[in-house]
Formats: sequence, structure tokens, C-alpha cells
Amino acid sequence: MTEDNNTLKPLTLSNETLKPISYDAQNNAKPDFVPLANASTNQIKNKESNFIFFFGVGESGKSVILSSILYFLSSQAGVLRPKLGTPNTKEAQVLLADFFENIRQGILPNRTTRDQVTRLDLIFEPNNKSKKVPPINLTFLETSGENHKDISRGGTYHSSIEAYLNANIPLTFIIVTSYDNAHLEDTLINEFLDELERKGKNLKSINVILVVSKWDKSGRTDVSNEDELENFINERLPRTNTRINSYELNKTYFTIGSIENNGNGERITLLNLAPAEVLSNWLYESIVGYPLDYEGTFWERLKFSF
Ligand SMILES: Nc1nc2c(ncn2[C@@H]2O[C@H](COP(=O)(O)OP(=O)(O)OP(=O)(O)O)[C@@H](O)[C@H]2O)c(=O)[nH]1
Ligand SMILES: [Mg+2]
Repeated sequence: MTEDNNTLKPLTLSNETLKPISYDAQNNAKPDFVPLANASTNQIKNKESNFIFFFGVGESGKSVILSSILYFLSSQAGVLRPKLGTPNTKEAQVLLADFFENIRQGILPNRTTRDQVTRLDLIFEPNNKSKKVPPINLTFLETSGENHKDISRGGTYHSSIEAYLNANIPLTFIIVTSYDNAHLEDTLINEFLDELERKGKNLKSINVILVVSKWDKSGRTDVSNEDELENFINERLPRTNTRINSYELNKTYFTIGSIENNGNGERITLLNLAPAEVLSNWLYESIVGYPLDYEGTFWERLKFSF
């Protein structure tokens, strides 16, 4: 990974047409954010994938980030489809459809159910047809923030989560802490990093990113200058910051756009996919080694120019 990847900044989408989402779509209640396969401790089926694990306390924004990544990948970067032959193909299809419909209608995900791992086995096929940018398997693991609090002060994870952390599978970690609560989570994030090291994970060689979510609460949807995110993390998460810097892990910020409460609950009033693009690009490149927008090898460019 290159050095300048260490602090990722949102890009601007070139075909940016961010429009406010209208509310006139009926407010028909969507099914819950369905928990899927409950992994048993000793057996995780279908290990042949790239697993992505979200860490963060309740309401830190994990599900919102997941749905926006899925939405970005499938609406701008390529095709995303459930992987056939996985235990939860059907549920994954339903969940995926809900994610997409809801986010487009401004509906936020429900709270994730405790003690269960939501597993989404997907195949992502990039629009980019370079041979260096192949389709990949992505398995998103989504868990409730309530479970992550279990590890504070020497506690242990629920067995359904332990199973994934102990398994010998390629794992990427997205650590989420929000703009408004980051200062309360320095210790817990450190405990999580401790837990990973206890489980034999070498933090220098696995993909980890720290995401400061709900950045719109700063009054802006981006940073005013390069140091703003650095300073924020240094001030609110001093121990995490030292550790992240010494392992050369990545940092970024996230916002879904704008959220408003009109008395009937919260709705997304403006969908901003730029931060989802940054995270998706980071994810793809850290798994594959080539950026999603790789312009092709010399030979490919030559071939396509005819
Ligand atoms: N202002 C703002 N609020 C956000 C943003 N993302 C999430 N939120 C708020 O945070 C709430 C929780 O977000 P979720 O993504 O469901 O949080 P979670 O981490 O999945 O929570 P659990 O499932 O309980 O662990 C949302 O319902 C919104 O109210 C954001 O980008 N900006
Ligand atoms: Mg959630």
C-alpha cells in the first residue's frame, strides 16, 4: 500500500448528480434489517471470500456505511450480485433489495440485531474491464454495536462473532466511530485492536481503516483542509491515533449526506456517495492491489485504442 493512502480524502464524483431524495414515496414500513446465518463457532461455510468486518458501538453508523458502499458499488462501479450456493442466497437477495430501495428513498436502516452476524456473500464485477481489475468475492459481516461493547474491560465476544475472528479467513476491518461520540470511544477501539492482536492478527499486515462517521455534524460534508481529520483524530482519539500511525493504518471520514428529523423520525434528505466511493475504492484496492479505476496496462490501452 502506498504512503499517500494513509489519509484518504473523499473524491468528487465526476458525474456528480446528487439530488435531494423526495419523500413522496409512501412511508410503507420496510421489513427489519434481517439477521442472516448465525455462524456456529466451529464451522464457517464458504471461506473462499474476502470478509469485511465492521466494528463500532451501537448507532455509530455501521449499517449506513455498509448500505452506501453496496449502493455505490452496484450503481456506479459495477455489478453486485449475491453469490450462488451460499447458505443465505435468498435472504441476501431480499436484504440487498431492501438496502437499495431504502437508501434511495431516504430511509435509514434499522438497528442491527444483537448476537447475530449478518453475512452478505456477494460477487462484485467492476465496470472496468482491465484484467488487473478482476471480479471479486466480498462477504460483508454486519454486527450489532451492542456486541462490540461486550469486549470492554476484558470481556469476550458472542460466539457468533468469535467464530469469524478466530477463523483463518482474509478479513478487512472497518472501524467506525462517530463525529459526536469519538471522544468516548478511544479506549474501546484500543481494546478491539488488542483483541485482534490477541487472536494472532498482525495489524501491520491486515487491512484496517478508521472511519469517523457522521462528519456532516461538523457542519460540513468534507474537510476544509488536509489536517482537519488528522487533528480531529489526534484530539478525540489520542491512543487510537498513536497506534494507527505506528501501524500505518488508514483513516477517512464518512457522511451519508444530510439527515433531518421532521417529527416522524429521521430521513436522509440528501444522498452523498462521495465518501462511499472513497471507502469502496480503498476496499477494492486493498484486496486486489490495483485501483478500481486503473486505466489498463500498456497492451490493454493499445488494444482498446484501435
Ligand atoms: N448526521 C448523520 N447521522 C447519521 C449518519 N449515519 C448514521 N447516522 C445516524 O445514526 C443512526 C445509526 O446508524 P446505523 O448505521 O444504523 O448505526 P449502527 O452502527 O449500524 O448501529 P447498530 O446496528 O445499533 O450497531 C442512524 O439512524 C442515523 O440517525 C450520517 O452520515 N450523518
Ligand atoms: Mg447496524
